[in-house]
Amino acid sequence: MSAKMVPSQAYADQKPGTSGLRKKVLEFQQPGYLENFVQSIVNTIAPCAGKTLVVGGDGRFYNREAIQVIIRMAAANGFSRVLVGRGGILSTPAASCVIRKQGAYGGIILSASHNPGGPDGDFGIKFNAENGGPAAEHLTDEIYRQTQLIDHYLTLDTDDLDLDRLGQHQLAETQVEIIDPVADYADLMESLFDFDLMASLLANGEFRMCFDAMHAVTGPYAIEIFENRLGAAGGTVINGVPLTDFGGGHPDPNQVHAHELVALLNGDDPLDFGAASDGDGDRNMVHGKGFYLNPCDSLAILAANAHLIPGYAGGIAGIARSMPTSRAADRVAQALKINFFETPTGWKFFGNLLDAGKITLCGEESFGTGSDHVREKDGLWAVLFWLNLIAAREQPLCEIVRSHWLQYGRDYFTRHDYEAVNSDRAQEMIDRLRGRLAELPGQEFAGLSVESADDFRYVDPVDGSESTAQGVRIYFGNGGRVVLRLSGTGTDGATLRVYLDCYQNDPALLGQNPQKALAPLIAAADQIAGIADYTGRDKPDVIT
Ligand code: VG1
Ligand code: CO
Repeated sequence: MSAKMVPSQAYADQKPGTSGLRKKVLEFQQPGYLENFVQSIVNTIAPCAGKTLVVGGDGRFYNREAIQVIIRMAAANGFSRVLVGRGGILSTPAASCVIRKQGAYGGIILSASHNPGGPDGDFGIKFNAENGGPAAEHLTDEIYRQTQLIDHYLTLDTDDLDLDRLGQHQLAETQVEIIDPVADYADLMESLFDFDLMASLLANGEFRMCFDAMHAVTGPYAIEIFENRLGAAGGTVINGVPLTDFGGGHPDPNQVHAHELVALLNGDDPLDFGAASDGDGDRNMVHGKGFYLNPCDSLAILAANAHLIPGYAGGIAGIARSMPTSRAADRVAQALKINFFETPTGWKFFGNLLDAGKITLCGEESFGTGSDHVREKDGLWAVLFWLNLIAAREQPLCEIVRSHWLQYGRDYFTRHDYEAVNSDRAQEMIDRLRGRLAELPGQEFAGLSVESADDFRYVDPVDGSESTAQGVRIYFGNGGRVVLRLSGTGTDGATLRVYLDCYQNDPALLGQNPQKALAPLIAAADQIAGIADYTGRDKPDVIT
């Protein structure tokens, strides 16, 4: 069996975004489109001999076909070993775990995460490096450069492998192994958290919980961990079977898309605890009885309580948050006298800080929380952290959160998304704002005066690399902040994200509705940027 060279023409649009290359399935199905990108990854990391590659995905439409393509190409390009999750399944954090645990050179993860799936939906692909984390910018830049030079790819003439049976196959010089996608990950969770304590909470007959896998990749992981290992009642995990179209839903765990779960946590007979994860298992939404937990608060509270969790009992080295995430975590880092970093949006910016031991916990407002146990955000990890915390403190979630606010004050936060807006108009709006940054300080909008404004620029403290134009930040005299940026994961026009946050430490004012508490800031943001004018919308499509 020898490698076959297939001529191919470059596609101009293969520049990776916030998290890999995301496009419509139909675009990925163009001749050579997927193959070109895979070969470009390979060309970037070649030579492949002696190296192990991990391959898996979130199970969405086209996942299986793409995995067969990648296996053939990996063998044709001479990888020594390829580890593939059974059924083509590996959640993003589990892939990160397997890369690290099995000493792989890297992995190819097939996921468009929270984007909808199915034949008319989205598909995605990204490369994760040896540390288990998303490729850093210098690597994604090089992959893109390769996509523009490509004129052929290598593959083999072989039948599809049976992805559903554990076992080994020999393809040319390459050993392909179909592995259990859940075991390594579930073991890692068991090494970090107090499973006995959580099991007794779940067995006490009073505490009721639900995990909504949203018909995405976390189903098998959640069933193994909650129902098999922790002994939660059968049916604790809902929508637990991964489907190629996520059952027609939108696998984005927020109050809008995870409404089935949110309903179980509210109403006449609410559960005590509920959580959901996204398409590829790296996001989390955590919900208490009638009480929604904001992801920015979640990061801060997990950090403040980490010493109560076995895996972090020795303390944490530092915290990082993405720039648009509220400043709640900053206050905890300051109180604990530990490192603190503010990074651009996207998990790839946490990798160096985690590798260098500068931080232990990190998170993003977009329902992403994680630690140095892997190099991806990790949905189930965050849910287990909360469950462990509730069991250890013997308090319901809402009490833990309220006592945190009393101690540190509350950072009200909301994000307003304007989806599928005209790309040119959205870019024009941001460009115009950038051009006016210098003149904003001192001006008043909706009764709030601007203190400072800039375009976020990040210099990586470990390797000195610089990332510019990462989002416009506007700070106000009342302590409020507005951030505007365009999404790097969408596939329909542009998505404008407007992030708003404001600090409050008056004990009488800690229980407000965030939309109300932030109303002046929302009005000021619209006045400054002309959101309604440029988007043609009078309200956001999604509010989180
Ligand atoms: C979004 C989020 C960002 C997250 C990224 C990948 O990016 O805002 O915080 O890291 O998705 O998450 P953007 O560029 O659309 O704002 V996942 O779970 O979709 O891999
Ligand atoms: Co995701």
